[in-house]
Amino acid sequence: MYTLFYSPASPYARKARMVVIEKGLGDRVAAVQRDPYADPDDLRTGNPLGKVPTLVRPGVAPLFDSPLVCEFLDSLPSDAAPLMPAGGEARWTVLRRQALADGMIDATYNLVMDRRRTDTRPSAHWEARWLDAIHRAVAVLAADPLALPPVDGSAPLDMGHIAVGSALGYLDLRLAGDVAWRNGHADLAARFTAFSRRPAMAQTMPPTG
Ligand SMILES: N[C@@H](CCC(=O)N[C@@H](CS)C(=O)NCC(=O)O)C(=O)O
Repeated sequence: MYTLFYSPASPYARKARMVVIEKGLGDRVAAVQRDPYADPDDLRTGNPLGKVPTLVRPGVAPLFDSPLVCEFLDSLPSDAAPLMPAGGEARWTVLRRQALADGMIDATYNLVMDRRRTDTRPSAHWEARWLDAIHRAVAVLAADPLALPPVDGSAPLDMGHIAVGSALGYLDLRLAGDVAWRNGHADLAARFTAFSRRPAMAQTMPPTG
């Protein structure tokens, strides 16, 4: 049995939890909730960086960093199709989309954490840079007809979609008042609404607050 350390609001961990659901791995992966900010021993033992997601594997080294955890989960035997293309330009396309979405999550996370800090004032300079990066990334996603699956389901699900779904969901959770990403991007918004109905999205919805 694998153990997946996660926290309910973590967009990085959400990606791994979504892969577990999409690939039907629930009987082989036990999702165990941990608060990384409480510095739990088992999380730190598994991952010296103390972050979620971390995947503990029996008899072999734990894995961390969401792209790596997701790729490992995708490699496990499953009746579902692979989420990561094996090679060629198709693989670079999915990895690029995943990197863009992960970068959006990084910018959102950094901004939120900077606003929450109590030791000094948040940086207006960095806030502007992170918001700019998010807006540019959203524009690229909106121009990409496969950033999320088409509403008619005519393209197979891939790891990029998982990351994009988590990134946009996290924007809604944390920066709804700052980034009106649906404005001017009706098609992306419609695809996100359809994508959000997938059990993997619905069952991993972060708690508000
Ligand atoms: N690059 C990592 C980032 C993971 C990450 O920063 N997770 C946050 C939760 S959203 C965390 O555990 N933070 C705890 C800390 O930084 O001490 C990934 O993709 O998994």
